[in-house]
Amino acid sequence: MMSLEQQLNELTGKMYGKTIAACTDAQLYNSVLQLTKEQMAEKPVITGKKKVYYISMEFLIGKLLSNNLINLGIYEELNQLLAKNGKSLAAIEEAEPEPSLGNGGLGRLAACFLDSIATLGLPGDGIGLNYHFGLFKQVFKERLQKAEKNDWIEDNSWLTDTGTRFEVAFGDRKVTSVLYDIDVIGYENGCNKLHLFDVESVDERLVKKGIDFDKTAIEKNLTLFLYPDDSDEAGNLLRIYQEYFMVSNGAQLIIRELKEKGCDLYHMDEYVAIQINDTHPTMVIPELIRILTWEEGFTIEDAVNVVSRTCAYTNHTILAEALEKWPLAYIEKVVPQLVPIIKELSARVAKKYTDEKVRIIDKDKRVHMAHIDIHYGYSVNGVAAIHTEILKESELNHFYKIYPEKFNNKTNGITFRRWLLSCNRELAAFLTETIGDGYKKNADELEKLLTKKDDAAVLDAIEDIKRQKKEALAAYIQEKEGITLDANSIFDIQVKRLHEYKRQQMNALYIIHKYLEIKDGKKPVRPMTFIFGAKAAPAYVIAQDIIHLLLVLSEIINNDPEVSPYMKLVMVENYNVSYAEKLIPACDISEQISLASKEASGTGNMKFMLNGAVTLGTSDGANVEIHDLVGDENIYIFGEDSDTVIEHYAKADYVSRDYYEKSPVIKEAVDFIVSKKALAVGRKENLERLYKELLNKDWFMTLLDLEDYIAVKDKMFADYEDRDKWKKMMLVNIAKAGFFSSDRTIAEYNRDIWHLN
Ligand code: 26Q
Repeated sequence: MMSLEQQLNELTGKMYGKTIAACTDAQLYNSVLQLTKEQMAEKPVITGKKKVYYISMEFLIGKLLSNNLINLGIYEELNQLLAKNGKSLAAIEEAEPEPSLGNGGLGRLAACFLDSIATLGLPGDGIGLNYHFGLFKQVFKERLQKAEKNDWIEDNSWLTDTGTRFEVAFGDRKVTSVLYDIDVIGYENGCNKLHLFDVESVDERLVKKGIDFDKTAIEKNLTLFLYPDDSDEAGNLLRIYQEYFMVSNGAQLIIRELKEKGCDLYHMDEYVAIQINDTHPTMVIPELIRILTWEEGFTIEDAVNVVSRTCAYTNHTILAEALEKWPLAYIEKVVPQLVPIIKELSARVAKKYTDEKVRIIDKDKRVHMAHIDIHYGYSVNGVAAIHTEILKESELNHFYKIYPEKFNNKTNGITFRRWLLSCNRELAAFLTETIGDGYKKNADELEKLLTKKDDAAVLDAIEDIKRQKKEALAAYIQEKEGITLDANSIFDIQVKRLHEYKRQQMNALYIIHKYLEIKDGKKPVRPMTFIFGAKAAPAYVIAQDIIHLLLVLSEIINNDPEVSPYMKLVMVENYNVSYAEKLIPACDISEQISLASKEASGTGNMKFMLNGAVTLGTSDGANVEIHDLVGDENIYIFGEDSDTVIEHYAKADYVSRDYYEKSPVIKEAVDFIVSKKALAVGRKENLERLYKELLNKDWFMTLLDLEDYIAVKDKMFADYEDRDKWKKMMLVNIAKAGFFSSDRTIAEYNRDIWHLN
């Protein structure tokens, strides 16, 4: 057997005619990539009678090198041999391009799930699309977000062309697909696959400037971008083309694999579970029914029955605007062959249930995708306890009454390989030293740390690691954003997609309030650092305005010599998975401040907790479960609860202007948005629009919770000075994070939904 070093030397010799030591970091990245792919190919494929297909429009996998090395168990060895040759693995990792095949939580969840499915040794593949440019790359110009393409596919990549080609027929054209696979290796386990479909005739040259392209040239643009601007009809149609392209390929692949295994399609549910990640892949249900009846000779009855026993649906949102309702005419245009099936499914529902709210095709001829999933799937799950309760009791109550047995909760989780072992090697090593390494396979063992709650050496070590990670982040931000941060200040971080319900604007109002206090002579005991990272959908106007406000505030604050010694504000450019891996370990205060009832779960909250940040949050999503686990003393909860919020909506009695007029503190902060100072730096149009939105609409009730938010956040900053108290809070949060391992989540999916052997 050749040593790892010999293998790598052979590869660098073959690829570049150089030794390891003589290679550039980029060359080494390519060689290590090759080495890792070869090692993964030698791992056994995970097999079993039944397999789950996790079908999703998004897999936000992030960079893969570090994780694959950890899961292969060769990270340390490689790290050392590279160091011996004068090279740094961390520097080599920087050369890896980051795929951006997802928007945020839902896509990242799919990636964590694939890691856990393989780690638990369960047979399970992902099915998705190979977007060439994925989600846009964010750049800031004149304090506004601009979108550019993220060109991530290089000659050498994790993708392997499988040679598989399928035909996909649309109403107006036929295309040929190309199947690329990415190996998914479990932690000290075998391999599954992520199947990413591409269209053979794709043409990257279609993209001229930014992310603009001809939306009608379907065979050329189908897999260029994730979620093109859906504000116009052509964008919506393209989205339906993408969805059908994915499910048609997925269905063909699943049926081919079933036939290869010699399975009886009438008993397909004994061999396959299909987990539908939000409504985006819903058309897999009518598509499978179409194939079984048209091509396999099934009666419609038999096809409907077996497909309904095979497909399960996960809901990720209660926001009405995010629930897909496509005009039947659009589906007719893109995939006319599905229309008779959808009509049949709809007719069966209409015959059985008089309640209009459970219709598939409504009176305006719109197809409610979630309704297809609920009627014709065998499981409906929410992603956190409170979210599932809201689905059962309000949003989907009409369905819950019909099918109580289908509803279940699966609280989200995160893979500890990426969100601890890889992104915080210092903390992982310290935990191993302190409580052994059993926690790596069994996350509940993190609780052993609780026995060290009064051990000063342990508490100091945790504080020390946090400090190191803050220094590392400060150095990175200095280089990337050109802003100098003080690692001695408190790092308060809010990173997530930009959305009004997540209320970045409320955090901004707090910052304005602090700024005004400092200007007024009220200086904080310790400097504060506020960090944001967020992309906004290009067509989401108010979200763009909030980004603008944050960039304006950072300009004003960071450049004011009276204020900047006490506070800094950074809006990082192009927040993505790699940036998250640097930000999360360095965080003191984790901002999880969505309007109660609106954040289905959140998963960033879990990542921060695991890395020793303390949560400042509302009673929403998984914050509720974090609160239950750590207790009142180790979390800061504020704001109205979900029942109160839901009641405000029902009664339509929230008037933001009342809060503005009642509270001088709120008034002063909101007025600052259109003050002379702000307008001197920012654009009138954006700032005025945001100001008016807050005063006249404020659909997500920012002002409702603002005073409580200010009070609780101030308390948190004060408590930070009680170092003993704070260090204990950090320890308890780490110790209690085990529940949020996606290994636990996946074990529950398997136990309750998939039943893989
Ligand atoms: C809908 C219609 C047309 C085009 C796009 C969409 C669309 C795209 C993406 C709708 C929703 C999404 C993404 C949703 C999402 O990321 N949801 C998050 O899922 C996480 C994982 O369950 C939760 O933790 C978050 O609370 C939830 O917001």
